[in-house]
Amino acid sequence: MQMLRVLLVTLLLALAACGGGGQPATSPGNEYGASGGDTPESGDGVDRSRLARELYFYNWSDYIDPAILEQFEAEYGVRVIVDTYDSNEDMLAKIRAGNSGYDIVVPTDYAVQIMIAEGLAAPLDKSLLTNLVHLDPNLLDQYFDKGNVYSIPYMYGITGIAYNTKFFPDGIDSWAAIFEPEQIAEFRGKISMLDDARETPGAALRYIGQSLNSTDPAALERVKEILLAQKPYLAAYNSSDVNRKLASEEYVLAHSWSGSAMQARNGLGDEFSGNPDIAFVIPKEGGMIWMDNLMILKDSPNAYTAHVFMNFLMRPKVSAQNTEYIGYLTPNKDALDLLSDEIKELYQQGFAPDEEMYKRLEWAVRNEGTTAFDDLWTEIKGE
Ligand code: SPD
Repeated sequence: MQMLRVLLVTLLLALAACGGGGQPATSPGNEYGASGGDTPESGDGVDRSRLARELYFYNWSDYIDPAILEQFEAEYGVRVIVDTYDSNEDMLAKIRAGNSGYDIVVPTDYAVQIMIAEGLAAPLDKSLLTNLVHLDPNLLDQYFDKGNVYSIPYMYGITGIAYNTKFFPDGIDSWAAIFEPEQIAEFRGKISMLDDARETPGAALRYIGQSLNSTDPAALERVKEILLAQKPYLAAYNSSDVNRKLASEEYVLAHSWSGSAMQARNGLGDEFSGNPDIAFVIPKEGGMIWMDNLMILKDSPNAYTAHVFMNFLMRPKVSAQNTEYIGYLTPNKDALDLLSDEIKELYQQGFAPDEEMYKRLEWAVRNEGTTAFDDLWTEIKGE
């Protein structure tokens, strides 16, 4: 896929840039904005008289450095109140009910499509998003929001297996390590799978050689058998604190997002310490690649302030700081050189894709058939 090749080039450039120099204050313009606008002082084009006192940000858990919120408040006098969720489906349920009070949400690719189709998002005012010039143009204009009318990329990542190398000294190369009862029996109660209607059936689909978007009834029946056979050995379906439980060794094996595994490995600020024995792999059968995006809700009470906050998050220094903290992959091309050698080294150890890995990554898409995953997931969890 063209996009995968482009992502790879972006990342390889980042990894090649160890010790790279400083950033220009502004970048050349493109169709998304005329200048870099990366200046913190007044004179930055922000009309402070239009700013709200508070902004309501509905984000995935452990998905922003809290220091960034403090920096935004110090500069603009706006307090950002964060509520968290752990699945697109939970977020969508809350938003669909209406009057959520939230200004900004962070849907993943396929969930952006759903939100646009259901009229839940406000169109963006690009004139307020001058820092769009810092995003990799190859990561804009994606299938789920052509022209970025409603959304801009926040972070992207991959989904595979996180494991503790003390318990798996030979490494892991197949989903069999987490799905086959005879292989997981000795780790019973120390294993988790993501609590996610697309991720967990998707992993089982890849294990049996199918696309993670397949809704073929026979394939889904086999997926159901695999997941039900695995379920007695799991501590939980968990998308909320896999990072902490891997770090503390309550789990030794987990279906995990790359950044969550990175947090288990490196720790998360003042929240918890890292565990150097945590490794991450995309199994040979393949895994998911995805992108989370910032979107302003149609009924956002503070749309102007929301734009100012989004523009702040796109400053290269802010994006680099955030990426260092949460361990995912930034779409901000001008942030890449600002990343530490430590995170680049871990990217090379498998926490980010290389050329070979890209070939076995796949995006989740939404179509008329994919509601089958919600039904399947309800069945699996209810059994
Ligand atoms: N803790 C933050 C996790 C963000 C994961 N979002 C992507 C989900 C892809 N299915």
